[in-house]
Amino acid sequence: MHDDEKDVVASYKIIIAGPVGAGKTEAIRSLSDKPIVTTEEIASDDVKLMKKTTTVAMDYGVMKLDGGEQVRLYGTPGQRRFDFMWEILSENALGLLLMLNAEESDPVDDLNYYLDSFMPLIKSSALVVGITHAENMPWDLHERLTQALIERGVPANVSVVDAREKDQMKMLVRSLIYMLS
Ligand SMILES: Nc1nc2c(ncn2[C@@H]2O[C@H](COP(=O)(O)OP(=O)(O)OP(=O)(O)O)[C@@H](O)[C@H]2O)c(=O)[nH]1
Ligand SMILES: [Mg+2]
Repeated sequence: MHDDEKDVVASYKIIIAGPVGAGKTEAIRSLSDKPIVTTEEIASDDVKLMKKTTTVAMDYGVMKLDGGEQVRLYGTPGQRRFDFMWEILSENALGLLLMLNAEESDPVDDLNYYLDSFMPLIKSSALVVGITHAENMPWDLHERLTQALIERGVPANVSVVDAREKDQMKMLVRSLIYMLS
């Protein structure tokens, strides 16, 4: 047994999904206790206008919560042309952290798209939503996202976070783990 596997009371596999630029890779970088595994490539076409690199297969990081629970974090690629990875990564996952970019043209539409795509996982596990890039967020966005979740009959905690802030992201992961236990 590795030293870092000692004192692990439980282990959870969590998926982090959401559109390009929502901050999935950044969140895993903030959260992970170890250097993360990424598959970032130089972005092409429209993504290039937003940022230099983009995830093409997956991100992986691992963190330990205060209670000793180990959380394995799997980040998905945001680009829809890599959506075949979403199902592969979701296998045996215990929860979904959906990150939505408040600066996108229609984050409620993004929410509905990801609810449709990840419904099998959501039904068998739990969901939390993190709204990023929220510096100039429309005042009613939180309410509209919460309402959309109620309409779909999906219970979920919606929080405003900055993916670069470890403590904020840790709180979100903790709330997901609480929903599971
Ligand atoms: N201003 C601001 N920037 C953020 C926030 N969250 C993340 N970022 C930045 O936004 C960019 C998001 O990049 P990534 O983490 O690569 O996004 P991603 O979701 O992994 O995107 P893909 O891999 O392309 O799907 C990074 O430069 C982050 O530092 C936030 O809440 N506010
Ligand atoms: Mg990424």
